[in-house]
Amino acid sequence: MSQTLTLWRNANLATLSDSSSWGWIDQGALLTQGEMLLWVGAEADLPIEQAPYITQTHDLGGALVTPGLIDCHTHLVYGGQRASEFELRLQGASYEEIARAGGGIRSTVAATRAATDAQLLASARQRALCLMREGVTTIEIKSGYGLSLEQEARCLRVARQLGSLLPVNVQTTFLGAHALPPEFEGRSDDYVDAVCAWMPQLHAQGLVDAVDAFCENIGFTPVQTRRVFETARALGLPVKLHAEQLSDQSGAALAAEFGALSCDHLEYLSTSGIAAMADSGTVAVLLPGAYYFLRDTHLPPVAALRAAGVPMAIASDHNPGSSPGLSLLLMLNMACTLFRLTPEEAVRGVTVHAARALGLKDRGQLMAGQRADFCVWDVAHPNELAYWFGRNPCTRVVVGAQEREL
Ligand code: DI6
Ligand code: FE
Repeated sequence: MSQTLTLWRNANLATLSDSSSWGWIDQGALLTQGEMLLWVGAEADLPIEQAPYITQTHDLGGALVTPGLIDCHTHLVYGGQRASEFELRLQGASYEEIARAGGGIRSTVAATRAATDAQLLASARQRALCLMREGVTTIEIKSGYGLSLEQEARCLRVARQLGSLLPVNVQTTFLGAHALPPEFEGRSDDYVDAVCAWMPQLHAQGLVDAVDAFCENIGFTPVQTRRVFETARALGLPVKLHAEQLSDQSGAALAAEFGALSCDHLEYLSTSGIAAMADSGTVAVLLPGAYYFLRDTHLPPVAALRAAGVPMAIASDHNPGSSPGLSLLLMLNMACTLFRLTPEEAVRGVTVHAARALGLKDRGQLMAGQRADFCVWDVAHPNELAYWFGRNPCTRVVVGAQEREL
């Protein structure tokens, strides 16, 4: 069998491929073939029979290597920004008040519709580059600021374009049920009908990897969310949900009933919601950036999620209203300081558990059979990834076994 292999040697590996102690391998090495990892282990154990096929060797200088980071919840494609809404909130207006007054998501919908394709692509590209410089190799991108068939398709196409223009993997999520567009004012059930009618068309264009909804007082009801999920299920599309962010709508239990990949936010998650997620194997995606930026004080039930064995992921939730941050490393720090995750839980939250939140089995850990997506860090120990903030210790990023230059 002819094969050419690349050896990446002289590294300390946080593989995260077992359930404790970071999956640590001292003086490790990785063998890649094509885009995949063929072998991962201690350099001393390198399989001798593979040695003749190694055509290229990289010395990583004894540095720390982790899996590539995965940002499993972003709203990266949109027009405009909402800094003046931030000022209003600082003067005492709440996120919900602004939304009910027609601002909030709706103001971004207007700015998105007014933007050209080139403007949407250029702004989203800059944002993706910020995430990528810190080691992000897979980004989930939601629609939800177009809110018509054409505009949602346009935003999802821009997301797909980013994945082909940049050395990063993009997963798209259709979030038509994000807010009620002005042309459907007072007709939210009709709008949900429309979202359900658009879904097969967007799916047929190859634009949808998963389906999401905003189940909330200022979003859509559980009954409406169920209709969105039923349509997704009929198309064989996995679902996820913005659940229990501002109030308890029992959204998590509903999502769990549909075998959701993830429930996200979860500040107001109930005990029964936790049990439902544990039963269905649904990932809890925690979003400390939104909690921080909305100056929320109602913590997600992290200790109870941990006790129930619900896997926890961490994401940026990058969006112009509730989380304009573009640093996944800062989210690791906030997940620890604000939500009391351990540094190891936080790092698992942007690797192995983030992969699971996207239904991706081929990434998130360093082991044979996974994609060769990994980061080299200028720190001695992986707990430092959650410790520093405002510093970027990422020195090299490899995506599909190709070193990327940004
Ligand atoms: N929850 C959020 O935090 C974002 N969307 C959602 O459903 C916020 C979106 C925005 O304010 O633009
Ligand atoms: Fe979100």
